[in-house]
Amino acid sequence: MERLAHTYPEHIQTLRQRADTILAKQGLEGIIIHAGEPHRIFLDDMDYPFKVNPHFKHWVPVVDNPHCYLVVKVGEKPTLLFYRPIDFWHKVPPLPTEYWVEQVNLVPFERLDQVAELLPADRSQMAYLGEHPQRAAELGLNQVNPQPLLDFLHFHRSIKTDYEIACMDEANRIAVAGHQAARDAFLAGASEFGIQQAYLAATQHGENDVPYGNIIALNEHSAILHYTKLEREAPSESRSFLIDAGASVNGYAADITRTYAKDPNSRFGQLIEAMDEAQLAIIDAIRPGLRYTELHEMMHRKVAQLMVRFELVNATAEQTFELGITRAFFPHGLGHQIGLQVHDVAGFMQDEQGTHLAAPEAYPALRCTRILESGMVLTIEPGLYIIDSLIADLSEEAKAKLNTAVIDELRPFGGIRIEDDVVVTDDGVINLTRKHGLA
Ligand SMILES: [Mn+2]
Repeated sequence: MERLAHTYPEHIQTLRQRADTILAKQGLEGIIIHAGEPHRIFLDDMDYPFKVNPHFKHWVPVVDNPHCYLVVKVGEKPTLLFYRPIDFWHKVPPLPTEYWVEQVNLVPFERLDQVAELLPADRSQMAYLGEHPQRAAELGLNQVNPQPLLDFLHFHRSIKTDYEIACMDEANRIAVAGHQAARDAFLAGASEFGIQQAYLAATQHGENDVPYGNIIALNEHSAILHYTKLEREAPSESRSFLIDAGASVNGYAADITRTYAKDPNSRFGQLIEAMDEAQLAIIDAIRPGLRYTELHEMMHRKVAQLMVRFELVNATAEQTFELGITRAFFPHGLGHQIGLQVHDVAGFMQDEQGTHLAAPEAYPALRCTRILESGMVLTIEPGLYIIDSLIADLSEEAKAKLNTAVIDELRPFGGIRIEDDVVVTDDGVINLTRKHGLA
């Protein structure tokens, strides 16, 4: 945590510079960033779990206190209106005293009707950034989430500060402990639900604290890409295990996937090992200036090689790639930017004006077409699955190349995905996941 204290002042300086630049360009005096408000469940008297506005937690590590506002004005220290109601029903957050508070003017308030008077009196040239336009209107803010402002902030958010990298490094450390506990639970024969409990205990995360719903899949379930309905009972035999699970620190995410075989010497076990080597080779190829799309296509060529080597096809790697076979077995993108959001914004943005470069037609699920720059944080998560509906959609020519005996042998194992979080540096990467000892 000392590293966070160390790096936070520079983080705030960077955000202030970015804000000053775009505010000057847009002729605005400031931004009022709303943390957000709880969402009520239909016909109920309870709320959904609160998820803070990512722009708000970008500035301050306050992720669980709705109704707060941050006022950012050109050339001024930001002001944080910090909500502390008199409330004997709920826990009122303590007044923060940590490393970050000296970088803001902290203004606690008790009642929501005080907000209007605590905000700057002249708000005519200030933009509202948040998800409640009604609240903006009540506060006399008529510029709500202006697109040029969002585009600029989103584009530059891809370059992480040292503070942000430190948060994600810590999130990876925590998630790695969870992955190790989950692997042990799998080897001990636990159910999916049991493995999930082991993961949450090891990370000290509640189900609403993890940055996304954990994917904990045994056997065939690991071929369901977003498998989140966990079985309470263990299967009679646990052949394989895929876990895609992260952790959060100050609202920054880790996103890690591993796949295990009960029998590492089986074809499936050997394929996991080969996929691991291929994933590391892709990570090795990362350098600034490379377009993420190129890495994605490079990975498809590697998947083609793996399919030949493990006898899923009776064809050359070139044919396997050209016939589109790899797209049926590796149907998702190689990865995505990660940060305040698990799938961080601006994956397709080519400049600060928001110019959009869509994923190539052949790879509609790819989430990033950016040219890599030092300071970006991305996931690298190749996979290979037996998904019958995608195999059925292949051309007759492609289907004729498939070795159905081997595909039938692998189907009960589901699929493989291996995912690390990496920081792009001037001459390569820092692998935030492997540095914490996860094989
Ligand atoms: Mn991911």
